Amino acid sequence: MEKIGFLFDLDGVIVDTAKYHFLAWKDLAEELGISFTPKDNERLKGVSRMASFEVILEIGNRQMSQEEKEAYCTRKNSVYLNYIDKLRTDEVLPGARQFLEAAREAGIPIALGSASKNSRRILEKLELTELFDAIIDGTVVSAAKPDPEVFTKGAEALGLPYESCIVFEDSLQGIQAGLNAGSKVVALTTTVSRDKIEKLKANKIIDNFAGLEIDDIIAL
Ligand code: B16
Ligand code: MG
Repeated sequence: MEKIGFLFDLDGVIVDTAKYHFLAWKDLAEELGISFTPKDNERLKGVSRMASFEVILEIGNRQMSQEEKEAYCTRKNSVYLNYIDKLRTDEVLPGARQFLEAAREAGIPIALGSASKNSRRILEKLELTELFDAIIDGTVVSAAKPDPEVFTKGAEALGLPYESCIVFEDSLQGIQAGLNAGSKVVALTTTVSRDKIEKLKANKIIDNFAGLEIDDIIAL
């Protein structure tokens, strides 16, 4: 059998960190007198920290220097990390830990492909680090999804051709990034509605990992 690898997004696939990003951004937005709603937060999923802040500034019709933006992003991150440091292992999304463990047992190499610069800290808190052979995150990737960089780098780290990898993603940009890499994509409906996901060409759509068998995925 041809060797395959798995490439996992983090937020919305393994854990819901979006709610903590929201709380931290909301704090900052309030301080700046900008109204920031849960609906606005949807625009930040899968988007880098700086690009997220630029969306918030656009909502508030505000401009500031690069230096000021960086200072605000640093402050937002320290508020966000207070939440991350309280993450519990039972916050792993349904079935994800079991699916990762089953993949490991089946000898399938696994890489993370996330925009977050805090990925390693989050995996540590969730006690999942040992299940990953490679971590490709916001500290090593420069192009934002839907650019395929995060997943092509993941496949390269696993020593596999892009088309031999299967990407697990929840955001529309992330699903498109996986397809742009030439990989197969399993889309999760955790954060975006099924009808929007169906407009893309994902190979499989699932609600979560509960009950998902490795063989269902190998067969793709
Ligand atoms: P950080 P993913 C993304 O994670 C989040 O979806 C996005 O909302 C966040 O802005 C981004 O990580 C950067 O996060 O501030 O921790 O570097 O979906 O790519 O795993
Ligand atoms: Mg995501």
